[in-house]
Amino acid sequence: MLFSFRKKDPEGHEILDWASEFERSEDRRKFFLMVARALVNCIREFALDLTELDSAKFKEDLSGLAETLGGDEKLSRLQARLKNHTEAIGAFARRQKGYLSDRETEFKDIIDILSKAMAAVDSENREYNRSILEQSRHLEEVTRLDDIKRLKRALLREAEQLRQAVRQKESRDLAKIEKLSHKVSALNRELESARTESERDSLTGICNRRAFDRYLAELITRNTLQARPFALLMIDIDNFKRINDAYGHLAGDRVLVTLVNKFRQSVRGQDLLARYGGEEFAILLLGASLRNAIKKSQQICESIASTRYVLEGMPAWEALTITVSIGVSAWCTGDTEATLVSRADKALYAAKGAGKNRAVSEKEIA
Ligand code: GH3
Ligand code: MG
Ligand code: MG
Repeated sequence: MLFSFRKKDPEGHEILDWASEFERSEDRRKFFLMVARALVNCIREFALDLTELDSAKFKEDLSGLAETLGGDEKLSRLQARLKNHTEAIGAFARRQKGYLSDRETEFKDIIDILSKAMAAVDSENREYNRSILEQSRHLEEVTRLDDIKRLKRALLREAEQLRQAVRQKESRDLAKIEKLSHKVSALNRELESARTESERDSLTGICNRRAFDRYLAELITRNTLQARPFALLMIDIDNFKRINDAYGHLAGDRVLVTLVNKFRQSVRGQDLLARYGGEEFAILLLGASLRNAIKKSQQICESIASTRYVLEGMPAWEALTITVSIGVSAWCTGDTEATLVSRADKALYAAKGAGKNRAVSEKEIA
């Protein structure tokens, strides 16, 4: 291609085309300068930016050279410039190579040191890991054996203390419960005795009117379910006022007590003897028919009347005779407390009217 500018004459001899030659020479110059500039720029770019190598100055020179190569100086002058710079470029390259070689050695040293350090760290790590591992094994063993044993012992102690606390609390509670149950029993006894007291006649010790009413009501209620015969005796002391008047109220009280003891002999089991009020008494005879009740009433009247009563300080020859009158009624279907008591009262009234010291049955007044 470079020799394509040569022309041939019609006989085939080559002839010089100077214009073309010149033109091509200028192209070659431009091409050469372009390549040279590219190389200079390339070298400049490859140069390391290092103060130790005076890189800035070197690069500045190269930039100037590249600029010159772009101008239109004579080729010979450009060649001279290039030659000068070639030495400078070579010197820079040598400096850079030396520098890199030094750095390489240093890097090698550093890498060596680092490798050794790494190895040391690695071995230290392994040592540390091993010690940690041993420690953890030891800890594990301690946890498995000693600590658990200690823990177990502590737990057992704790459990024992808990058991002891529970036992102490139990015994305290038990004592409290015993105390409370004693109190409850005492209260129950007090309640029972209060109830008994409230239903007892203070003078004679037998049941009072309240107890009589309650018991009679129970019997009547019970008989609505299953009829069981029972009879009522209403007893009134005859002429009691006279005794009080003659011997005093206290003497009268003693007579009441004495008569009550006589009445007691006529009641048994579930029978009830009560002071109905004043010098009046009532007896509930369970299982008794009217007939039986009248018989019992007559016995009472005879027993009372046949007894001689000697009051305190009273000579025997002055002994008293006391009599009672009794009205008798027996439970009938449909009876209430009031109807039963009312019939007995009427019979008593009849007994009084008939001369006292006698028993009269409800039948006799009907
Ligand atoms: P009657 O034969 O008609 O029953 O005559 P009476 O005197 O027994 O009857 P009255 O009702 O006239 O008198 C009853 C007396 O009983 C009057 C009262 O002072 C007395 N009396 C009532 N309760 C007691 C008591 O608790 N103690 C004493 N000492 N006397 C009492
Ligand atoms: Mg009376
Ligand atoms: Mg009387």
